Amino acid sequence: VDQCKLTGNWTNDLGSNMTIGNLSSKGEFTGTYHTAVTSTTQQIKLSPLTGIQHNNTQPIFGFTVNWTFTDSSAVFTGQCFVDKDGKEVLKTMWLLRSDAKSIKDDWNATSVGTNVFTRLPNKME
Ligand code: B9F
Repeated sequence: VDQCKLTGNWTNDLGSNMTIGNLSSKGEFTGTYHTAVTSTTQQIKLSPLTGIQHNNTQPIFGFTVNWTFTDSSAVFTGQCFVDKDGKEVLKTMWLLRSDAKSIKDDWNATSVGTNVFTRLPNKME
């Protein structure tokens, strides 16, 4: 079965979209992330991601997104599953790091959450 490949276009429960490119022989990948949500007044911009996965049938992976429109990064880790309807789903947790002005402000600079991604259908051309 050619399923649970990370390569392709994904959308999550917030409406954010990401594209993951081809994997290297070591499981490394790069891609782009377009978040649907932000809590800044900065205009959202497409941001790069880089990550690595284990090469098994329901792969475990991790990646970092470097937000280009704000001083912040997010790391995601998760696993690809084939659900009961045969659809691929990425179950992830993330940590979002914001810029703390000093070490005293470090304590609340990281937030945590979950996202569920499903594959976007390929656009026929
Ligand atoms: O709103 C975030 C942000 C970073 C520094 C100021 C604003 C940037 C966008 C993060 C998008 C998150 C969600 N999108 C998604 O698809 S990443 C995890 C979620 N999944 C204020 C200070 C730190 C955070 C908010 Fe900020």
